[in-house]
Amino acid sequence: MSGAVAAIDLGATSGRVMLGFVGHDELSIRPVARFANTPVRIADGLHWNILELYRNVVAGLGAAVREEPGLRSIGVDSWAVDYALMRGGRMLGTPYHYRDERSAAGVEAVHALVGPQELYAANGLQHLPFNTVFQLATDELDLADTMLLIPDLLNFWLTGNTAAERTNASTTGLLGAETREWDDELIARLGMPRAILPGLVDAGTTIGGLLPSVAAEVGRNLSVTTVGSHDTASAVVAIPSSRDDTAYISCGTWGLVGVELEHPVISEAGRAANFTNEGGVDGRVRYLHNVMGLWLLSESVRSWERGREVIDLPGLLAQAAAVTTPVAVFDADDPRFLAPGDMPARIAGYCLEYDLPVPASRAEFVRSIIESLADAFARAVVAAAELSGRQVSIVHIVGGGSQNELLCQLTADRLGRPVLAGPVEATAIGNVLVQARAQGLVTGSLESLRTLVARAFSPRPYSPRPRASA
Ligand code: ADP
Ligand code: LRH
Repeated sequence: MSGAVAAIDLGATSGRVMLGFVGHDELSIRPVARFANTPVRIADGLHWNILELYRNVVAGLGAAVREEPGLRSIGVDSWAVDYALMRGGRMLGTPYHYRDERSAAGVEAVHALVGPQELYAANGLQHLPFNTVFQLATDELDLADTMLLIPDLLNFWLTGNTAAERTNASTTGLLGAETREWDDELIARLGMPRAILPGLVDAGTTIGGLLPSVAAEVGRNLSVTTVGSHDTASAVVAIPSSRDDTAYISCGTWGLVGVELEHPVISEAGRAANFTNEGGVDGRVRYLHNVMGLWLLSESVRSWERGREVIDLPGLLAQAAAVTTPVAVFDADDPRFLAPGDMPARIAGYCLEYDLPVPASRAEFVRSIIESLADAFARAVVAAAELSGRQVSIVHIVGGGSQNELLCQLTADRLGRPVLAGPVEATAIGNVLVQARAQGLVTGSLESLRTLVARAFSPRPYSPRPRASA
């Protein structure tokens, strides 16, 4: 038996609607719609253009139904942590972007009640100043009756039903690291209203059919199924390997670097290294560290494009690959790089502060960014192995960044271990596979799903080059 499902995958850089075709021995995907995800700054801060995203999702679903009338289900994933507050089914304001600076005040407010060590012991999350718990601490929660993370919000708009999918709920900071249930004690200590948190569901749960008004727009009724609604959880489903000695880098706007575990690792060393225990599909644990990722590059390109020039990314990357002068390797995770702004100026400022050579051309800036990301990736892989006790012999890079040959090669070089690149659309593939399994189109564990991925999308190998030629 084989069939088609549609994945709605909203990344921080772009969104897409993909058709996935799955059978016992079959897996393929086809893009139906792609659209930019461009945030909007208004007087009170930086927001997601959530209505524009929703409009694109519904239009994309309409196109998917026209292409594949027998579609069995749809599933939504997106970037983590951000949310809408609701009252009586209405959205109260426009969701904030996690790069908005308001969360700094929330960090202080939360830490005044529960210190960083205690917080980590409870939720196992790395400290990111924008974790939902810190954002919520700045909000007027008394006005709301429900908090919906972005994919849960879209599921609600599509079906009228409310639920919190567990992988994404694990990024809020309010889920127990061991129990994977809302941590009532922590929530009470933080003085947050427990009642706004919806009931938790696992990936692979039927949420419901489309609301009649949505079905009319899309062209027919469809069933909505939860997937690993945290995009990184879906990406990890589609790592094309079931080997135990594998680390992964889900590389897009962020670089999520880690290993998959059966149980969380809550240790002081892990906390100090800022490693997180996020929830994976099938109860797995994504033990990983957030590296700043290709945001450094896209935000630099955005600065250069302010002069109305349109930059050809592959061309710029080719120029960066040809740079032969040594360039600065900076700490990609430095917090100065988090907020939107003039990234090349910030990189130059970092270099001056640490007495490193300031890049002299765009190609040198890009080379410096890619070298610094490869360095951060390699360090995070080594730390993931040490902290989890796993041996790592091979590293898979998936996501948009797996197309960046220079980055893949330099990561292999710095690690001294082989890197396998692709699939580019791992997140959509993971989304498709979890729906397909819920629909009975495939059966089995994550390992058997990954075997299907490896067969359908054979990754591109990069061997580490000896030091002298690297
Ligand atoms: P997200 O899911 O976070 O929106 P993606 O996984 O789509 O991100 O990856 C986006 C990144 O992929 C871009 O920032 C860009 O650096 C990289 N990318 C996209 N196309 C190419 C390409 N042709 N060559 C190299 N890198 C690319
Ligand atoms: C990647 C991602 C990442 C989160 C960040 C907010 O898109 O979901 O896993 O930490 O966005």
